Amino acid sequence: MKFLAPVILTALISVASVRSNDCPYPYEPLDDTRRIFLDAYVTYTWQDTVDPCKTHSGEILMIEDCETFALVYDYIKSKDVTQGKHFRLGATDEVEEGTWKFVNNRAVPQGVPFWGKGEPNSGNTHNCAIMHASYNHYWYDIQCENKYNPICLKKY
Ligand SMILES: [Ca+2]
Repeated sequence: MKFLAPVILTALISVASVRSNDCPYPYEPLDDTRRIFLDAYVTYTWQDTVDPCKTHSGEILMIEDCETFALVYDYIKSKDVTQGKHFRLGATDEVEEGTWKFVNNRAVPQGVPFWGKGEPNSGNTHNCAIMHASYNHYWYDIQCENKYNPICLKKY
């Protein structure tokens, strides 16, 4: 049994060193306080999107002011791979039709410049929201079970 101890210890150290070298998610700076991670290759349903952001200590995209909207918009437009993608917002009116809330329970801004013209307008079958690539990334209400690319934000 004595001769096994160094072997086990070596194995444990090697597991620990592998874990300490885990690659971080490729968040990039958004402003002085926040970073952004935008997955242009994998799509998720509403329920899926909330969780992937949390797995790397981020939050699904919530835009509560014009400044954040402009920063995220510029970021999307700055990359060829992201310009044509729809991105999911962490907003829903599933609990009460017409009352849009972010996942942090705060109110979702309405009207211009956030939502597309006349949006949201599809009633109780469309209870989630995306930044719609075909409409200059203004917001549209969509069906929650549809799959879209996620954007996650994270504080420094
Ligand atoms: Ca709705």
